[in-house]
Amino acid sequence: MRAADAIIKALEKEGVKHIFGIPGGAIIEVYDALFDSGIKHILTRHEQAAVHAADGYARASGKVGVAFATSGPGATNTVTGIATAYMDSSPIVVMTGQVARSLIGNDAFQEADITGITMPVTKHNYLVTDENELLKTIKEAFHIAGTGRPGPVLIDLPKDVTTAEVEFDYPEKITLPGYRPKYRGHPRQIKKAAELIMKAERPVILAGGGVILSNASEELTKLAETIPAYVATSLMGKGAIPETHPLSLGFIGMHGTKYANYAVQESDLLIAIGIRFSDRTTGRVSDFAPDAKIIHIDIDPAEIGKNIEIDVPIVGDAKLILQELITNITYRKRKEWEDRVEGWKKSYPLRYRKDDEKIKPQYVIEKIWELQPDAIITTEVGQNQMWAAQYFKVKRPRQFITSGGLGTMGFGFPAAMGAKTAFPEKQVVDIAGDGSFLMNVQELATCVDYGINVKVAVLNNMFLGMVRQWQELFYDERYSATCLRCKEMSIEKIAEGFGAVGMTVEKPSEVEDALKEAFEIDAPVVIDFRVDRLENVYPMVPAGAALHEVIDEEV
Ligand SMILES: Cc1ncc(C[n+]2csc(CCOP(=O)(O)OP(=O)(O)O)c2C)c(N)n1
Repeated sequence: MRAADAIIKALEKEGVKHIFGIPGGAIIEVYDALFDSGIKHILTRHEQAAVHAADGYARASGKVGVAFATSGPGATNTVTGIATAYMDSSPIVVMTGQVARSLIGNDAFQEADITGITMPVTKHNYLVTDENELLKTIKEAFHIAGTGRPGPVLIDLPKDVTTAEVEFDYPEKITLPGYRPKYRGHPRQIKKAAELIMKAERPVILAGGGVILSNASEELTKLAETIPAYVATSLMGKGAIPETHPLSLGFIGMHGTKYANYAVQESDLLIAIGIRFSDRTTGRVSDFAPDAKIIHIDIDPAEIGKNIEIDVPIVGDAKLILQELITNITYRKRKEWEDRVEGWKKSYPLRYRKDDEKIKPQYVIEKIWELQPDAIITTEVGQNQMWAAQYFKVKRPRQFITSGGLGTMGFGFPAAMGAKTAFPEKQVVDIAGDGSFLMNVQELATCVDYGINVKVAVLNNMFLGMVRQWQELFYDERYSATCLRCKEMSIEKIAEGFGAVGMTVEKPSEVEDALKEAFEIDAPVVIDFRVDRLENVYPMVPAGAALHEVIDEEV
């Protein structure tokens, strides 16, 4: 059969139900084959958005997301999406068209070396030069993307490979001698960890996105309750334990809660699970948790000892390791520590200055949480992201979807599209800044076309707010290139121009009703919340400071 048909059949075998993408000459054969298939293709308006949508789909569902693009500019447009997925360990397969084999290296029309370009930001990538390798390659790609530490895999398909004739014998199994993720933790290391836990007086669990990826949330909560230990998460770990749980401290780091940061700094044992100790999480590394012994559980051995010195490394799958660990420990109350942490929680709650005149962005998020606590939340990047992380108390894994590692503005809206495609019955809300929303605003057309009824809450401060905040605090209020000067821009009209519903909200008293109305409308809705322009995100650990060196605001 035609290789293009075999590709689509292989994707059906992998259980793919949705593909996001944009066609072009180099991948036209594959699109031709797609025409007759049961897989639903969603035609986005930008390839970057197609990849973010596949990524959002993967993060919400736990399945591998799939995106298609043509060669050259189509392929290069996917790079930001791929890098975003790579930094956050999200499983996606991206298929790109390539010029015919005989033209590769000739600067042919729409040629780009996409495997070369994406080498540093893919878990693995392939240029298929032999049609007989095609099906094996697809099988491998899905396997690599979805197992071990997940990540993006790219397959580049020369046009004459897609037109070649192949036999469809899709491999059931594959063997990859160089790729054998280790799932079971070493029993001796687990025992060592259990001993440290039993001895610790001030234990804290630090959970990252790896807990969510390994479906280990239940085990994590059980471990916390059994020790007992308070749980702080990274931004990516939000939802690993319900944030309403009495042992939850919320997230740590630059804009994390004060009590989470203090607890980590004063702990004598940190049980770090599925976390990579990024600089936004640790603050100044030399002063990170200075008195703590550190246990690090991670499926990727390359993460262990990369940023932080570790006392007990355990390589393997978080779920399996936690199951083992729990059986090796018993409950022991640590009253003094508990009183201390509870004291911090009381003294330093998240708070902001309330206002009757100006809309506070934090207030908008509190209202979204009150009205739709089960909604899937995606975020853009900047202040909006940090306020969403602070004020939306996430109840379950895969509920909070954000670009943690790369910090990609323009991610949230297409990611919301992907999440809503995976779960059409759920409310999906993108919490956005005005700057970020404009970076993929064209996807309103896709949402309208396919009835993907996401809601977008734009916290419109007419600034690139997070950068403005840094300029205010550290650069003498020299607002270089951060004022968006968009007073005349109507987000409401932009939404309407695309056929979606637009709203503008200027008073705090109107916030709740607008949200209620938006949640009832069966269409994509964008609400332009004209928020207090100069509001800042607090608490804040300045770049290069230690986690306890927090700037806060008098309220
Ligand atoms: C693609 C991209 N370009 C630039 C940045 C740098 N950056 C980080 S936050 C930010 C401002 C975001 O502004 P906006 O989306 O309006 O959100 P706000 O901070 O005002 O909530 C910028 C420019 C980025 N993260 N991503």
